[in-house]
Amino acid sequence: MSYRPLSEEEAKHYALSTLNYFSKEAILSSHEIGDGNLNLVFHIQEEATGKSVIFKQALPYARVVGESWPLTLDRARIEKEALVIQKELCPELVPQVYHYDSELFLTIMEDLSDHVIARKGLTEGNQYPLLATHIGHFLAHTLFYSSDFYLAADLKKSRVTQFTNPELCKITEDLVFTDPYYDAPTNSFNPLIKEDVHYIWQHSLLKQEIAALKHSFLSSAQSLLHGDLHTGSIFVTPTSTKVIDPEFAYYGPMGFDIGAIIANLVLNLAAQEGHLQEKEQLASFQNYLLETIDQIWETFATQFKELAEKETQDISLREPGYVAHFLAQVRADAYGFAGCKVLRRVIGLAGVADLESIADPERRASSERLALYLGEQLIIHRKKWAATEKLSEQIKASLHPLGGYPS
Ligand code: SR1
Ligand code: MG
Repeated sequence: MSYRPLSEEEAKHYALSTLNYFSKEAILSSHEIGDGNLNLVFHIQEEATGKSVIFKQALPYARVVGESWPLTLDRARIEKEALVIQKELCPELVPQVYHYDSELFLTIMEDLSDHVIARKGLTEGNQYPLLATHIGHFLAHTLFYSSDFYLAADLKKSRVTQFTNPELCKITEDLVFTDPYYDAPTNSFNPLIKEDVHYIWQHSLLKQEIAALKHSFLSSAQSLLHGDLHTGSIFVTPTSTKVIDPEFAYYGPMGFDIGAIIANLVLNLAAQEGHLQEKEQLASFQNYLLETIDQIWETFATQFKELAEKETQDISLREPGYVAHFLAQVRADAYGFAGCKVLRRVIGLAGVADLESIADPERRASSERLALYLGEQLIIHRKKWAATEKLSEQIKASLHPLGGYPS
C-alpha cells in the first residue's frame, strides 16, 4: 500500500489482513488516541480476548502545527531502528516492535495501556520508586554500548550515518537552543511572565553558555541518543518503566538525554508549587523528585563506569582515570542541557502539561518563574554543580535565599 494516513477503519483492516497477531475472524475496535505533537497513534483491541496493539504512523507534517510544517516520514524508520537497538540493550525497559511497514511509515508495537505516561502520573502527585534506577540503567546501557567506548570505530561511524536525522535535529536546534532566547514567532508564554522572559533575552552571559551547549548538540557524536527523553516519552507503573518514542534519535552528546529527564523532573518540581496546596505534601513530593534526579545520575554513572571497566574495547579509552574525567564532562553537559530544556518548555513552542494544567494564571506564573530561575542556574553553574556530590543540594541551596524552600 502506498503512503497515506490511515483512518481508524483502515488501521483495523490492516491489523486483520497483514498482522499475524489477531485471528482472521477477530472483532476489533480501533481508536485514534494520539495526543503528541507529531504522529497518528491507534489503539486496536479485540475485546473478546483482551489482545491489543498500538499502531504509530508518521504524518508528513508536524501534527501540533499542521500541514504548514512539513516533516520527513523517515523519522518512523529512525524510531523503529532505535527501538530495536534499545530493546536489545534494555529488554525490560522498551516496548516490543511487532511489525514495521516501510511504505506506510507505520510501526506496530506492544500496547502499554496498563502503564501511565510519567508526566501525567507525576503531575497527579504519584511516586514511582523504580523510575530512577530504571532510567539510570537505560541511559548507561544505551549510551555506553552505542559509543566509541564499545563499538569499533568503523561500525560506530556507519551507525552515525544510519541515524542521521537532520529534520528532527533542526526542530531541537530551533525549539531548544535558538527560539526561546529571542522574540521568535514560535514562542508562546504566559503574558504574566513577560518581564522574566525579557530578562532571559537580555542575559548575554547565559546566551553565550547556551551557544556552547547548542554547538555541542550540533557537533558532538558521542552516542546514539533517544533524543527526546522527557517524561512524556516514558510509561510507568510502580514496578515497570518503558521508554517510548525515539523518533528524535541521532548521534549526539550523552548529556543531552540525561539532561532531558532531569529537566522534566525540575519542571514538575516547579509545577507542583501550583498544584499541591498543602505545605508538607509539597515539600515531600519535591524531595521525592530531587531524590529521583540524584538517583538517576548515580545509577547512570555507577553502571557506565562498571561497563567501561569491563567492556571498553578501545585501548586508548581504557587509560586509567579517563572514564572519570569523561563522566565529569558529561555531568556538566547534562545540567546545561537540562537548563535549556527547562527554559524552552516555559518560553517556547510545545509547553508541558505539568505547568499548563495549573488553572490559575498567577499561580502558574509563580511556577514558571521558578522554572526559569532553575533553568538559568543549571546552565550558568553547570560546571561548578557537576563537581559537587548531589544536584538536589545545589537546587535546594540556590532556592533557599529566595525564601522558604523545603529542606
Ligand atoms: C514540533 S515538535 C515539538 C516538540 O515535541 C517533541 O516532543 C519534541 O520535544 C519537540 O521539540
Ligand atoms: Mg515524542
